[in-house]
Amino acid sequence: KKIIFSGIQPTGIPHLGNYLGALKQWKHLQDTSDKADSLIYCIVDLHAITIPRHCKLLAQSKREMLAALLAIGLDPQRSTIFHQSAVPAHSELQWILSCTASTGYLSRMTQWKSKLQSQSLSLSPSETTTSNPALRHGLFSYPILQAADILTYRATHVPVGEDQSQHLEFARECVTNFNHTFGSNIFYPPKTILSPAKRVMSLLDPTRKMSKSDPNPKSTILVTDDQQTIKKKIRGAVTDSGNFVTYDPERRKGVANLLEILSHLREDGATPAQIAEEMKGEGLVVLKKAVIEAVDAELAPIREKYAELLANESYLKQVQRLGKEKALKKAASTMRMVRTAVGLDD
Ligand code: AQP
Repeated sequence: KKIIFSGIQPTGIPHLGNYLGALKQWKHLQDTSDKADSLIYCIVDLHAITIPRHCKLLAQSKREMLAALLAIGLDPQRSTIFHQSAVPAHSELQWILSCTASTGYLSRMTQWKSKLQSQSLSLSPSETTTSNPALRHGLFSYPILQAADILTYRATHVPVGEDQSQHLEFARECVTNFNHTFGSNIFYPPKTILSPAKRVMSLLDPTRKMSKSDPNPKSTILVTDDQQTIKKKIRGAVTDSGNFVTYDPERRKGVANLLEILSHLREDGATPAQIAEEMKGEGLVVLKKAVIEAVDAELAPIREKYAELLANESYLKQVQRLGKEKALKKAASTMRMVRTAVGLDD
């Protein structure tokens, strides 16, 4: 019996990278998994506050993310869909795991290093972590909370995009540390399920991944973008000076990104190289047109459903309550074992 767990931050409307790299896979797992398997999908709001946000904006993003997950076809009866902060066990387990986690390992996380850079927080030789007030511990210990999210449900499988592989490696390290320290075998190492769309790149800079926090909205396609917006963004996607179609991910990253997006949306499973071959002799306008059509066809039903759901406040509240109840129950059963293993029983 599999326990499948994954999370997404309510840091904005999900984009094509989140969708192809994670959410489409969540829905696929829901549609194809055995009835005995558990599916647990979490909106990780505690992760979202590692970078300070206005409380009203966070509350709104949480609602929007819930609507987006339902709009892509997640079923709240079959899957457990809930907000992380509704289940205090995540934070309790994070603390327990942090007592056996290595700070050296955490400081080597690429996402920590790149967040530092993106906020211009890189330490100069004269700066230390104690002298820079903008260096927040939550950002540093983020992977421990992520490990706690997974282990609270004793998940066996975690579907994620490639950017999260290192954090999953760390979660497995947390399992080893916990079991070794407390002489227990409550936890087993969760397996990473990498979706076929490992890394969708920014439309404006194909050397960087598409990201919700990118300040330029033209770099991302949101799952709720309308047809006109999709057209404009894809027409404006940065490619290179060659007006022909070839699949060369090393030298033609922009073109490769478009071909990869198209390949993930093709039902016949054509690879990016095969699509490039089909388009031999054509200019990039033809490729962009095909990407626009494929993206729009995939997202049209999602954006319609999303608009309906967002207007239905009482239904969203009902789904939220149901998810919370189911998650609390599952978490309580793990925490009973953890408390006994650590010696925290009343
Ligand atoms: N560009 C991407 N390509 C493929 N998969 C991606 N994911 C994110 N970006 C891409 C996958 O989406 C899931 C949810 O991600 P998240 O919201 O928890 O955090 P993130 O990876 O940090 O995503 P963003 O969009 O870059 O958010 P911000 O800007 O807020 O940090 C994960 O499974 C991730 O792999």
